[in-house]
Amino acid sequence: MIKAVIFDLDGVIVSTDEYHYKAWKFMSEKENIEFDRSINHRLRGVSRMESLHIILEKAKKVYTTEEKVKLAQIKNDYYVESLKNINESDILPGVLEVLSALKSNGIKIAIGSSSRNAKLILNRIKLTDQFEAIADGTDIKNSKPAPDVFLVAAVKLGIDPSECLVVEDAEAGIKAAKRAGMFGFAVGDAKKSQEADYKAEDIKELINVVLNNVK
Ligand code: B16
Ligand code: MG
Repeated sequence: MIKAVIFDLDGVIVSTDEYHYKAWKFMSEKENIEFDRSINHRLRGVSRMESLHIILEKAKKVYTTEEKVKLAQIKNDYYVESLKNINESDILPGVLEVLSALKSNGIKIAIGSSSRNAKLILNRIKLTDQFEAIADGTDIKNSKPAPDVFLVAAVKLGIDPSECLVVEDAEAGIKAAKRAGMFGFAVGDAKKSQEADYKAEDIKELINVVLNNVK
């Protein structure tokens, strides 16, 4: 039985991938570190510091913790500045329809995002009030594929993990959902996951999946 749906943010509700890519590219070029889209691909759903560690695999020097914090700050400043460009028109197709169908059928909805900028993004796209709970990078120590962010969302909603379905675009996110004991609904890149319970071309397929599992 599904009583709640927990949505990943980046790549599911809104596409900020390109902004993350450009911000990491800016930082990498400053440091003369090789960085391309295939490396960027590995950063999907992964926290900011873990993303930096992946990028630094190509670095020619060893960075101190202090230097790493500065690099992450350079990336984030650039990224946050670019978020000024996003608004309601950046909400991905089908999302508003899905949210409204779930709400009118009494299904609770939450956000489970690795991003420490999740609330800023939700404010920019004017969706903050739509969600009964928001769990993000500021609530957790271990990011996806650890289950933490989804477990926090379930606690905030007051729903047992076994009655939650997670919508994700990253394989790490589907892994996190399964580790949390939840159903995993994969869109986009996450469709490669072997662990997903459902895979969809169109997020609107979620409506039938949930409504067929409410009893
Ligand atoms: P920030 P999600 C993730 O968000 C992004 O997919 C990932 O690329 C990013 O590194 C991570 O948030 C941390 O973001 O630097 O803003 O804290 O997909 O879990 O909503
Ligand atoms: Mg994502």
